[in-house]
Amino acid sequence: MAHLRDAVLILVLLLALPAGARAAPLPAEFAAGLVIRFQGAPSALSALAGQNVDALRPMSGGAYVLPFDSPLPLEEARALAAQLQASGEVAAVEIDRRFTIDRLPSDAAYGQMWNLAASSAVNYGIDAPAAWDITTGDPNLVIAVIDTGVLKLHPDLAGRLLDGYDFVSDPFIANDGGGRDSDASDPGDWVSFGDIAAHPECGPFPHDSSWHGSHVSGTIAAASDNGIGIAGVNWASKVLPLRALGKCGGSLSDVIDALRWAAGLSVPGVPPNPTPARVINMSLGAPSDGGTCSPMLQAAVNDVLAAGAVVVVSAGNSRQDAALYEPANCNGVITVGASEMGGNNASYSNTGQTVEISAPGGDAARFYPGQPANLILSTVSSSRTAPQPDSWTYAAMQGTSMAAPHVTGIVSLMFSANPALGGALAVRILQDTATPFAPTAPCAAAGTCGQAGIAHAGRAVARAAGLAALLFPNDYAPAYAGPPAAPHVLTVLTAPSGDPAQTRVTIGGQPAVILSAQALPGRDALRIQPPAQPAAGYYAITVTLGGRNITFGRAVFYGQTVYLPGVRR
Ligand SMILES: [Ca+2]
Ligand SMILES: [Ca+2]
Repeated sequence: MAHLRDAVLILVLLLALPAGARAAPLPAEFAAGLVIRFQGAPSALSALAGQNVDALRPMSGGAYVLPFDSPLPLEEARALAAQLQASGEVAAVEIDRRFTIDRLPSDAAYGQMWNLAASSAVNYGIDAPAAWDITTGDPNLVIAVIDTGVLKLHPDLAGRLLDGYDFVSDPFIANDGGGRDSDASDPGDWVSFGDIAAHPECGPFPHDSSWHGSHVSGTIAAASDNGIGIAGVNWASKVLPLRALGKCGGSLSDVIDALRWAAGLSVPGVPPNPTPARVINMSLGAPSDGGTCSPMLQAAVNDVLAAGAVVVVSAGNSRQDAALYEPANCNGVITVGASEMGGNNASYSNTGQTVEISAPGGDAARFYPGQPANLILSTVSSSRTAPQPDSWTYAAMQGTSMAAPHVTGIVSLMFSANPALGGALAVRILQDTATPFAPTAPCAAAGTCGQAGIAHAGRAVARAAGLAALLFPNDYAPAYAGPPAAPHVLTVLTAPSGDPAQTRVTIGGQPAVILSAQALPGRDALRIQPPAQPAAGYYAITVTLGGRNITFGRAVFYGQTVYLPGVRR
């Protein structure tokens, strides 16, 4: 019976939480409550709990709804249901599941977008629709794309772009008649035989314009649910297009300036960025001198991270260890490898332990009968050189350049769902919720898939959205700390921190001693010794996670009288 009493005590605690605690949409990984059918009268639970079953709401079929006033992680709700079932008092108990509209966009080519579809054994997509049921993006959030610029007149990018800036210093690379300027439009990056003759570094082969920045931007944030073309991962946040690449690539210095400016940091000679980005995509790379990230580039990454932005980069397409390429090997960035429809890593993708996560990049070398092309469809121009009116179209491409923007889009949705989420937590959530590579994936056998599997938008956004519900104690259920001069040890559940040892806790402005920290699925559990306080009463608790402070007022009660947090009065 001890287990059952524990279960009932948890129920009593939850019942005390006010309805305001569940204002946010409930992600699929959390349970809103239980549906119970009792063996006899529902008072059986009342007798066991001693109180509070008036919150049971009768429903059809002779069952009762027991709502949690704060969403409970699904596994905890399941455990609770199992304990109630084992009590013999209930005939049946189930999770009160959340049903949602199955939101799919109307975009004409959406059916070809296996990369955004739900993950299955034959289609390792990111399941964007599950994320869209929670959020389609915060309109005030900004995503920077450091690339070749963008086709500002493409109808499927209409309304999705901020002005941005052109950071390309070299007029030849810029191909727009000058160096840096405020026009981030992509004038084309085609290379002719004449270009190669004058610039041997551009050789050996001429090629048409890539429209690379537009393709990347479309994956992140194409105009969605508008009846034409493709859907983006994020439907509402804005893309800040920053040109750092052009004919024959771009320079480290321009990339570094664009990176700092993206996050709102100053660059000499360039006006301040009025709309700093929270997420920055860099689908670009170069072999590293000496196999380590350039110190200058690393310094810029560090500055940008300190400014609160997240940097997502492509792993590279050289079938090598991504640790040999930058910015893939820089510390603190999210390095994205490319996966393909069948759940393998793409044959061209760089791999290895510096790859934090993988995402669909396609693989033309692998064809699946009856399935869409194993490529990523996005926004481009049909022009081979400079953009022309009415040249707007879509093209299927492959590459880690196509994989990174999927992760950028997912992270932007995670921040949209939970603005307080820090970058380190976002990475851990991405990894914890990833879809494992297919069991037959060569990288699984070789151990080269990277640190985690294939990003799953639905699970990652749900986990991000639910973080606030994991924080305990909170404003609604104060923890009892005991006498002010000699408080008891408390357990504090927090959002996952990436490294619980880096978490800090203060109560009433005084540091608590963290006696132990344990990383659990979806949260960290900290055993803390609360500081002594000058007087009985309520004190605020502040948890510092990933460099961000989360404070709950009136969260810890000190006093001589035992406080029963769960009793509804
Ligand atoms: Ca220019
Ligand atoms: Ca569209």
